[in-house]
Amino acid sequence: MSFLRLTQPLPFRTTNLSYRYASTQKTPIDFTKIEAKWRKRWTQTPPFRQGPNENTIDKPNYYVLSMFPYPSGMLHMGHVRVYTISDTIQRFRRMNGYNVLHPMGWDAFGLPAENAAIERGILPAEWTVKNIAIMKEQMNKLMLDFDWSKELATCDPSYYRWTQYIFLELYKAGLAYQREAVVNWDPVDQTVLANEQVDNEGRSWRSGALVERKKLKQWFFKVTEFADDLLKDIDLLKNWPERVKQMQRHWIGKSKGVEFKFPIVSNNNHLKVFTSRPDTIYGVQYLVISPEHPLINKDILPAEHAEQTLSFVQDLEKVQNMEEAEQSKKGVFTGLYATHPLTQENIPIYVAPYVLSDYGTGAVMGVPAHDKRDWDFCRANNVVDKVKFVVEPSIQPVDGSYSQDEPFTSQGILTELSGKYKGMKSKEAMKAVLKDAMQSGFGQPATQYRLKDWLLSRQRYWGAPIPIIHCPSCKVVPVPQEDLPVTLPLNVEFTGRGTSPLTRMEDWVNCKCPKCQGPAKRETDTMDTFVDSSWYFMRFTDPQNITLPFDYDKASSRLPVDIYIGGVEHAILHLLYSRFLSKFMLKQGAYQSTPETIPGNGEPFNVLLTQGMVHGRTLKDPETHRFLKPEEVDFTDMANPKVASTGKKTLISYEKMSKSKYNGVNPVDVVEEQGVDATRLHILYKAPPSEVLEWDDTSIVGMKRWLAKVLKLAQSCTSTQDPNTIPPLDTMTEMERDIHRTTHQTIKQVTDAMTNTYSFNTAISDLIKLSNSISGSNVPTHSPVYQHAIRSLIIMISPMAPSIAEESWEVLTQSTESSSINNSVFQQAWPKWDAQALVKDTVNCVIQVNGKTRLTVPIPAALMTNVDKIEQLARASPQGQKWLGDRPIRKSIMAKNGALVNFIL
Ligand code: ANZ
Ligand code: ZN
Repeated sequence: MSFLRLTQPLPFRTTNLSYRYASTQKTPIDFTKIEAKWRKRWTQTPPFRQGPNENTIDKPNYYVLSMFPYPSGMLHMGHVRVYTISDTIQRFRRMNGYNVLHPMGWDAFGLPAENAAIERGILPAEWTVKNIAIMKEQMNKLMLDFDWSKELATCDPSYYRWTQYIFLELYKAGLAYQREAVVNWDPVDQTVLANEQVDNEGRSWRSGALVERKKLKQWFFKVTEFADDLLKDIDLLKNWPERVKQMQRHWIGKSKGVEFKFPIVSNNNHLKVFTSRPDTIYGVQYLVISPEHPLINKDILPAEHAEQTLSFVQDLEKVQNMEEAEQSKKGVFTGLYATHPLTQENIPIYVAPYVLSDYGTGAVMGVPAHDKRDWDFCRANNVVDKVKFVVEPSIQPVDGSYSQDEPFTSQGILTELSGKYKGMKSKEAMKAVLKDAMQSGFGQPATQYRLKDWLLSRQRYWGAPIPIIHCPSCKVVPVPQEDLPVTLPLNVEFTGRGTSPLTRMEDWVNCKCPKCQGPAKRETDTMDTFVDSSWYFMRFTDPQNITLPFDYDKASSRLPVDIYIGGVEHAILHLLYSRFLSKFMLKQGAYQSTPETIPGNGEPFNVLLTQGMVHGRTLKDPETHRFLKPEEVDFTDMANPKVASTGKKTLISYEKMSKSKYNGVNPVDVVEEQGVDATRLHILYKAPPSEVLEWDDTSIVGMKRWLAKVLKLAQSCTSTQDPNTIPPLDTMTEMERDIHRTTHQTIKQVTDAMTNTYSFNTAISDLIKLSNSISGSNVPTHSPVYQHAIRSLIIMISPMAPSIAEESWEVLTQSTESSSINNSVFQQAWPKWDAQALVKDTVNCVIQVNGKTRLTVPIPAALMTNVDKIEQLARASPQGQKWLGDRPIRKSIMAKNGALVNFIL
């Protein structure tokens, strides 16, 4: 499909134009005026919330959700894309008789509000409320039909009260706990930094100081408790992109292996290690523990090594970039030895940061011959003289590429260094080693997950306070449910330095212990904003509930979300945490999963649509490759911009929008300039939802032309006949049948796009083709078939281009139907397609004359074997005139069931 057709003059029928638009052929359509008109009317009488469609009894439920935004105060193109998609889907569903939930809210806690407070002295609450108002206004500009009666903001006490409630439920279930963990510490400002506040060089965004690692007591949710369910249930998500499912699987990272116990020589402890390669047990030449391992203790370490080991570990804590440390192969000998359970040799125990404290047992068996990291470590620290290769390739490469100058990390055959396992294949040996280890008691099967528990506490102000009280005698005491919410004090001072402002609010921090009534202190950590956003889709089912997070029946009837639309950047954490909390709430009996969707497993999202990014047109100087500011560019020829100073053509690429590239597009400007409908169509047309959308203002004009054409088609329709009286197929003229078939085909395709594939781009191009067919056909405008085609076209456009569709509908029906709100295009039933109408009723019959193919004639399917009729039709066509004329036919030979006829003259 190209826009070429749209740039041609529109073949509409001037004679049939309604008087009101008689002059629009010359003057362009005033989209702004039409939009304003409908915006006003819909505000007075919202088409979806009035009239018969609002009768929700007996209607199936449908829950369309787009990821709610952070209220930054500025809608960007990515938002516009995702909300246009969800609005289109929800309008389509309503017109198909669903009781739709399409809510919107605000992911309103988080760092930027605090930064604004520090930089501009505006209170986070005030800043957030302001931004919400601005963005809501912008959403309305885009004609996004959200159900604002369901609006919520996560920073509102009426919402975070229930976030706190859920925290306490998790706490009671043993799924929220506290332990020490490392945070980013700014030594100058004496404050904890979020990861986003640390730049690539490991420096604080504010003070510029090198960030240190500091251990603090932190709150965690035990997501790992659900690891198996979270992994296994991915298989049930039939309507999720494969890529996202793979990312989830990988994040959970299930690994099966063996846990071995190595007795420590100088005491009666054991060191446990987790390995995925028990077949390499004979290759173990040392052990390595993580810097956080409990063996790192001056009472355990041999005196002559304690000091060196402890200072090595302490130095690591100062390392700014832990990833770098993990990559480095630094390590020291702890002075401890363990006994190899099979060879009884004494092997040294090292400590090194490449061993992670939170994976497996926080200790590894060092097999330098068969593990790259172990090999590197062994080399770097001169751990052994000779590396023991205990596995070799099952087929020795002839080119001798198997050398012992590098580790052999694949599975293979065990060598003679492997004792009784010599000659076994790795797989076999793994089983045999495990069996023996279990018998002798030095090993057992183990499963590990890469997934970690969720560190949710933040040393920040602008978040939901963790509802916990610390009492000197009762220790950790949950805030009683009836005392929720623990509200955030609003009038705080922000300096950006020192501990979180909450810790300085004496009146707030000091409280009574709910258990012993003694003096106690509130927890000053707040929750990660991911907590707020992992349950908001449940709250939307019942956002005003003041006794529970949501009502059992309401949630059960709405969950899971039928379709969830959002950015792929949330493919891991947000979705994983939402799955976790949704499963948890189901286990708590807070709602019931409907069996016909995703049975009984608490999966929150049925269909997941991950939309691609919107890239901006980026102009660079061809010589210097410098990004060009708009004022440095000569746009006389929009498609071929030139560098103003040199006159050379700029380089054009499409890149992620960013201030430094001068390629950002403000959706509000676009809408004001181009109109809402054209902008929405353009977004949907330029790329399938999951792909990158290359934003280019210059092609919106094609959509405007098309919308003008649709409106003119509506004006061309003058019939006062009942549009529902479509004549039977066999009484239609051929032209009518053609249009009728195209209409039904389009209905079928567009319906499929809106229901299954979400390929709005192809839906729009199908609709453009339909409008071209209608305008190009000669079916009389009073024909019910013509009317039906135009009505269907307008109804199908309406979810994507609401105001022009509504305007066209009004034009179309003003003579026949009362102008009540029921006459809104959104109150119309979605057109249905009829299999009968799709059948192609003419066949192109190939005509040969004296054995040579000369022409084809369309023959009604019913006449396929009627040679006389075919001859008659052939002679009537211009080509037939030329080749057959009036000459008599001696013999007719029919082939291919009448699809080919050879006339012998
Ligand atoms: C010995 C060995 C020999 C290993 C060999 C691998 C290859 P996956 O598969 O991802 O689960 N490992 C175990 N705990 C670790 C920790 N806390 N920090 C860093 N590495 C750790 O990885 C399991 C493998 O990762 C384990 O198997 C262990 O190295 C290492 F030829 O043990 B292996
Ligand atoms: Zn107490």
